[in-house]
Amino acid sequence: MSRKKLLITGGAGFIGGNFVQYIMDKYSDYDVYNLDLLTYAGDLTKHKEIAERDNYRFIQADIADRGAILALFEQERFDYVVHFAAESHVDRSITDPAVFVRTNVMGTQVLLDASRTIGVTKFVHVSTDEVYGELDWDPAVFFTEETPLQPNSPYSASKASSDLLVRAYHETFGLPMNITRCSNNYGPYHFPEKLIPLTISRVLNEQKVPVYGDGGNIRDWLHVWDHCAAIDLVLHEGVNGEVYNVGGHNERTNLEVVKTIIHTLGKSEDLIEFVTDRLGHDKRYAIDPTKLEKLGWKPTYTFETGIAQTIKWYTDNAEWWEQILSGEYRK
Ligand code: NAD
Ligand code: TDX
Repeated sequence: MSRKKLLITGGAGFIGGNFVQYIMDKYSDYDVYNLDLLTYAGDLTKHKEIAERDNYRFIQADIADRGAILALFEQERFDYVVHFAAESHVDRSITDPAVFVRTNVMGTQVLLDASRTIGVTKFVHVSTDEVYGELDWDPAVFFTEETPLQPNSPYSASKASSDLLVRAYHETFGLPMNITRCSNNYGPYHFPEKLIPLTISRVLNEQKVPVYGDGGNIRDWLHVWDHCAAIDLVLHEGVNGEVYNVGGHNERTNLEVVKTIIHTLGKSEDLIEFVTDRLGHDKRYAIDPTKLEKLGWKPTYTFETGIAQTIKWYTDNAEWWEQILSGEYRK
């Protein structure tokens, strides 16, 4: 089989970084290009070993830089694009929405233009269940691929906008694509601003853990390696033009998540501090993954096995998140 060129955007981030590792470990016939701007969320220390391999190249670039991106695509003529690069943190989108529109909407549009110009074989757009808005508490109701898009935060609105652009480029220009919408990820190399890594690092440091509101909001947790396997499957087997939801039926309240981490680490619940709620805080997310399961995907982690693995990873790899918290990684 001839070698293929795979562009991964946002590969210095949490999920993209795990996906770069996953793909490079699984396939030897891909030349992998990791394109990332290295914002505050980007960190290359996780790829020290990969960086030495002949079939890996890192490119520091802004996906919204039209000239640079079009020139790169013309030069390299990628076969596949898997698009993770984004501003990803809901709280930051509430304090500074503009960069979310620039990167998530305009940046995606630049990548779509570049992809259709050279005629890529497949563009996989990694999106989020947050584009569907929020669910009520009824445990029998889930997000399906047919749920209307009703984003509530500037972050999810920017992701929904990018989803619609991907759809439109498929309908108008025939761009081969898939959109994946997954639930909350967790696992190794998760930036410690997000609930799970923030809680683990704070509990290990015996610091207070801020729980928004009453901690009753529900998220549906997915281990990042199960997410990587899902994207791999969609990239290779996904039906052109289709959307796939990704989730493993692991709904927990935020308070349950925080207490599980505290108990596993043998610390006191006194570390919990209830703080002012997030503006527009979505109540509940829960995914129906039937369509992806029919394609052949099955998660390997339950929340119990996944959170145990993740707590152990953060305990064993404290130097990784300590360099993030200290700012050392920016050097
Ligand atoms: P992350 O914030 O950890 O990483 C994002 C990466 O994108 C960083 O390396 C950053 O440097 C890079 N980036 C940001 N702006 C850029 C730009 N203009 N040009 C090039 N690179 C840029 O995010 P993540 O949690 O790994 O999420 C990856 C994708 O998955 C995002 O599209 C996000 O919306 C989606 N998603 C994440 C979750 C989750 O739970 N983390 C759930 C569903 C969907
Ligand atoms: O300190 C905190 N305290 C707290 O109670 C933080 C950071 C969060 N929370 C709550 C808010 C949410 O209900 O925990 C829940 C999870 O929060 P985040 O980790 O910020 O994730 P969320 O807002 O659900 O969004 C995540 O999942 C969907 C990712 O950041 C998005 O990129 C993805 O699309």
